[in-house]
Amino acid sequence: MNVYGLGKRFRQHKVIIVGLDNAGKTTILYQFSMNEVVHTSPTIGSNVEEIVVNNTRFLMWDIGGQESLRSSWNTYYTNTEFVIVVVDSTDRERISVTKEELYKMLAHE
Ligand SMILES: Nc1nc2c(ncn2[C@@H]2O[C@H](COP(=O)(O)OP(=O)(O)O)[C@@H](O)[C@H]2O)c(=O)[nH]1
Ligand SMILES: [Mg+2]
Repeated sequence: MNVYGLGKRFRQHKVIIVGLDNAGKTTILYQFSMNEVVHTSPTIGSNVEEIVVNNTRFLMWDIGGQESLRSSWNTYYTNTEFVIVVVDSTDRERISVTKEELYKMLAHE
C-alpha cells in the first residue's frame, strides 16, 4: 500500500534491514513486530511488516542476505530513510564480508 502523499500523519518511514544470511535480521523484524522470538528459515526475497511506535509508522523490510541475493539489495533503496545493519558478532570469519557489503552500500548514490 502506498500511503505517501496522504499527509504527514499517515506517512510511513521506510526502513531496510540488511546483513549477511543468518545474521539475525528476520529474528529482529519479528521481535519488533510481535515482541516474540519466532522460528525462522532463510529468507528468499524479503519479509515486510509495519511497526507503529508513538504514532510514527515504520515499514520495515527484511531483505534476504545470501550471497546470491545481496546484489539485489539496491532495488530496495528507493525512498529508504533508515538502514539497520545486522552483524553476528560471533561470525568472526565473515566480519570482513559484512564490511565489504557495508562499504558497497555506502558507495551507492
Ligand atoms: N544465539 C542467538 N541466536 C540468534 C540471535 N538472533 C538470531 N539467532 C538465530 O540465528 C539464526 C538465524 O536467524 P535469522 O533471523 O533467520 O537470520 P537472517 O538470515 O539474518 O534473517 C536462527 O536460528 C535464529 O534463531 C541472537 O541474538 N542470539
Ligand atoms: Mg531472514
